[in-house]
Amino acid sequence: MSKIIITCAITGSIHTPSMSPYLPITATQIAEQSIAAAQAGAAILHLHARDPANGRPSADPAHFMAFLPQIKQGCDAVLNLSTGGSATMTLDQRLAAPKRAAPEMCSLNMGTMNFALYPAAARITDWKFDWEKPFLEGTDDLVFKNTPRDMVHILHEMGTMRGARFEFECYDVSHLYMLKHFVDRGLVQGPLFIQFVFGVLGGMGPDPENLSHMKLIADKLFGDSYAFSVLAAGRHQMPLITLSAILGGHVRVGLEDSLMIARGTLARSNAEQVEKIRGIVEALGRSIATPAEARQMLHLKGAELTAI
Ligand code: KMH
Ligand code: ZN
Repeated sequence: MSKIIITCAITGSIHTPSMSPYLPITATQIAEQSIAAAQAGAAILHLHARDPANGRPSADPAHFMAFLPQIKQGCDAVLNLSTGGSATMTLDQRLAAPKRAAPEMCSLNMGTMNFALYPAAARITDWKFDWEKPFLEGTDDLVFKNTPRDMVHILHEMGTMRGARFEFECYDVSHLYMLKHFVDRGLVQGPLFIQFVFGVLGGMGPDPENLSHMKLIADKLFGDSYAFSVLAAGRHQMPLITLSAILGGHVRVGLEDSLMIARGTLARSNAEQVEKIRGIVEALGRSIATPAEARQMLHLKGAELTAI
């Protein structure tokens, strides 16, 4: 059995500062939590930026460049930049920082969809910042736009022009067929790294049967030219990623996906979640991949060829 890659998604653009005091916001917080997550065993760090003044998701390259060099100096992990950003951003905004940084990896969301965060707003009573409530509530009428043209643009700008490879975010079985379409057009080459995403309202639910089905169809479409990883939102995070490890997949943790470490207990850091899944992986008799092993498995260009 090959080694398991732990990706840690440090802050994302889903959770807001009122939900957890441990959610990293400033460049220093994002850098410190990223380096600690890498030291705990994360081979890949999936990164978004926030405005340090109020924690709002930010697409500003300056906000990214305030922490990317610090992280690169502090650890050897693969830096993976989101091209999804937030559904409130335009595609040009979403691509500004990835184009500037030319990272080894970036995300690619495989379809237009709903991305409904509004149920979370109903659970919050004390808001830290004015932007949070309308940001979450507005997702009842927001489209996360990822048309074929958008995806081809990202493949060209990040893959062809900058040598990045992709974390293909698939929230539904339909997204696997879209990915296969790009493989058939020669726009995407293996080895593919497909992230199966569970528990986003608008995507597939966190049922184990969905994971079996995603694997079945991906096996059929991509054979041995792909690897899968799993992320699951909220309390489904650890159970679903454990199942991924059992089924031969990789795992993603991080405060982007869940703020909790156990039922009713907030995670105090990203590293805490990395340590937990590392313990589970090792208890299953498996070992985790180093950043160098992840680079080899995913055919990455190397940190020296980025603009970070
Ligand atoms: N937020 C996750 C559900 C992206 O950044 O491109 C998926 C994600 C998307 O990480
Ligand atoms: Zn993300």
